[in-house]
Amino acid sequence: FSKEDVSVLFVLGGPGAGKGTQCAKLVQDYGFVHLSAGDLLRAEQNREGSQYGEMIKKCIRDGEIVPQEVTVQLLKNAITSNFKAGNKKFLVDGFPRKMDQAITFEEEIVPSTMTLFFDCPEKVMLERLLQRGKTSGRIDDNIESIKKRFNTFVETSVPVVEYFDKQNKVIKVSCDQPVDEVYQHVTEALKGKII
Ligand code: UP5
Ligand code: MG
Repeated sequence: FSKEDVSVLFVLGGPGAGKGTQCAKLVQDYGFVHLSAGDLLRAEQNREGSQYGEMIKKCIRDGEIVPQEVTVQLLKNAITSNFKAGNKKFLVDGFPRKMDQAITFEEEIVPSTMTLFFDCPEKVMLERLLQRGKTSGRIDDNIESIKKRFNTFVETSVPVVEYFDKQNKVIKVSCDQPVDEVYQHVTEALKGKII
C-alpha cells in the first residue's frame, strides 16, 4: 500500500484508561480496523517458533517498551494484510508509546491523521486494572506490574502525546465516566474530523 491509501488514528492513554473498550465501539459503528499493539505483541509472544516470545513476556510483565523493530513490523504486517482485504481505516491502539516508535512509524509506514488521547486519573486506572486482573489472566494486571506501567507511561509515553500536541494533532477526551458517556464524547470529538 502507499501512504495515501490508508489512514491511521493513534489511540493513546494510560494503562487501563479504556482504549480497547472505546476502540471496539468505534469498530462497530464506523468500520475501522482495530490494531492493538499490546494484543499483537501478546499474539507474537504466544506464537510457536517466535524468537521474541521470552523477551516480549519479560517486557510486558515489567511494563517496559518492547524494542520498536518488533512492534513496528507487527503493525506493518497487520496493516498490509488488512489493506489487501480491502480495509483502509485503522485505529492503532496503545502505540506509539515511545518517541522512536512514533518517528519510525510515521516515516516508514504512514503519518497519523490524529491522536485520540484518553485522559484518566491514575486512581481510576488502578481500580479498573485491579478489577480486570481478577479474571483477565494478563501477567501485567498485578500491583507490581501496574506501578511499573504507570511509570513508563509518565516518563516515556506522555512525551509522545506532547509531541503530537505541538502539531495540533491531539484530540483529548476525559474517560473518567461510564463507557457510554465517554463514547459519546469520543464521537462528538471525532465528528467532522475523522468520522
Ligand atoms: N473500563 C474501560 N472503560 C471503562 C469506563 N469508562 N468505566 C468503567 N470501566 C471501564 O479497559 C480496562 C478495564 O477497564 C476493563 O476491564 C474495562 O472493562 C474497564 P481497557 O479498554 O482494556 O483499557 P486499555 O486502555 O486498553 O488498557 P490496557 O491494559 O490494554 O492498556 P495498556 O496500555 O497498559 O496495555 P497494552 O496492551 O496496550 O500494552 C501492554 C504492554 O505491552 C505494555 O505495558 C508494554 O509492555 C507492551 N507494549 C510495548 O512494548 N509496545 C507497544 O507499542 C505497545 C505495548
Ligand atoms: Mg488495551
